[in-house]
Amino acid sequence: MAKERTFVMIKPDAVQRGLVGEIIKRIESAGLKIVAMKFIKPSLEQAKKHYAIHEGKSFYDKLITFITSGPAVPMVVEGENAINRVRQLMGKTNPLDADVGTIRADLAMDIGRNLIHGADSLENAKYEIGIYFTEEELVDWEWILEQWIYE
Ligand code: DAT
Ligand code: MG
Repeated sequence: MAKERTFVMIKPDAVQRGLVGEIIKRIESAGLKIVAMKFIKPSLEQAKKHYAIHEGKSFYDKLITFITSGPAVPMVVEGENAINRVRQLMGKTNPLDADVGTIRADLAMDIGRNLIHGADSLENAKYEIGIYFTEEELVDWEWILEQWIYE
């Protein structure tokens, strides 16, 4: 296993519901290191790039409307196996199928309002980071707590 960077976005429903802090808390508490974060209203161009793989699917138009509907919090987080680690914290796409203890199971009810996005591969993580962040916006910092997270 190796240190990876993944792309995460706290979606507009989570912002509207006041769950940004709760979700960031779960990510931080899991031991993941935040490398970048911003508060933006995703543009149509960003949303289309982000969800290009879903173009043509039945839910695509609604997904684009939803993701551009209000502010969201895109983030880059780092850690051992970060891509799978975040997916584990998120839970399954449909909150009703997600395991209790995950963000989606504990805090959401509907597949179209599932609070959080997390990249599903290294390749997609790199692609998605590039949509929302420039290289200069990724912060290089020493996290002194890391010695208490990893042996
Ligand atoms: P995930 O977000 O778990 O990676 P995905 O990449 O398959 O899921 O889909 C992206 C988003 O699109 C998902 O978070 C919610 C929405 N979506 C997926 N499948 C859907 C469906 N069958 N009906 C409505 N929305 C759906
Ligand atoms: Mg996905």
